[in-house]
Amino acid sequence: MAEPITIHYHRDFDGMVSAAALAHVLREMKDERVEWRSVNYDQRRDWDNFQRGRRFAIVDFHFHPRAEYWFDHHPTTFLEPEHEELYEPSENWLLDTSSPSCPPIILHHAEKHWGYTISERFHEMIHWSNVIDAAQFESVDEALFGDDPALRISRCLAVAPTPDWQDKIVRDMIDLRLEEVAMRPDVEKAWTRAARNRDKALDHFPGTVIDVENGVMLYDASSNKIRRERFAPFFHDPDIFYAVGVIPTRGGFHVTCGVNPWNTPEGGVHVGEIMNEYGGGGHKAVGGVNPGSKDRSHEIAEEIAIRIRRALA
Ligand SMILES: [Mn+2]
Repeated sequence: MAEPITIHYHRDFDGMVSAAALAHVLREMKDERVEWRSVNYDQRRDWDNFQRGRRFAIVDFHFHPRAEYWFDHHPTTFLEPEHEELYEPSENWLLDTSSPSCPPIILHHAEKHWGYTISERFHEMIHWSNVIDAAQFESVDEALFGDDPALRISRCLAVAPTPDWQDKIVRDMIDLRLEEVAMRPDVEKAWTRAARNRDKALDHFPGTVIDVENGVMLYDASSNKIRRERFAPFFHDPDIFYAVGVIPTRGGFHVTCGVNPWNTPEGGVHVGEIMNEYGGGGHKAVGGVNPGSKDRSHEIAEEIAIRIRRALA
């Protein structure tokens, strides 16, 4: 019997669904023995030697030339120019940067190439993967307070009780509906904690706002006592077009900027290109930069706010 194949996946909701979907399909259609383990950004450092001598697949994460199966939707997937040259869409590899999340790439590929029929259960997971990964929430209230099983599971990931917790959730996602996964007692417990953190973050946010002008909010959440909630600026002030702020990260201070997904201005600016000028990057709608020092971060955040205010004026 062949050695089992291990699926390495990005530790977020759509990455976990990707792992579950590929595990299910490989088991059903290819008679594989499948294992799975999440992969983190630190493992990119020695990427060439990743899992050398082992059988593996990668989903929702960087391309690897030795991956037996690889599916991704991130435009930044190739760590080396040579990798991009090695890549060609095939029976076992596919990149689709136009896909809002990774699971539909895998499941539609399995349908087309491996004769798989997508079940109702996986259609539901595709829907929520797209909503969560591409922030296609109907409203800021849904993004913050939505309690659909998928949204509960996704929010729980921020307070995962152990490093291998994601692997346990993936195991259940392979065979169960999201509703059943969300009923696990450890998910319910983590959800309660995560919801409490969200409420604290929303309470703290107004105190971080420096000013709002021309539809652009500037805020300073650099204190590590402040809990962060990605959509707090748009909950606090639904009329703004953009929010620019300073936040702490493990690697120093970070300037983050994003458009209001529920109040997007006509035209607007390309946030990623602006961030690029400061050594950062991103997409049109959202981007960031790590200037290192706190002072420099504040300077850059203010400069960017002024630039966007002028552009919108
Ligand atoms: Mn992902």
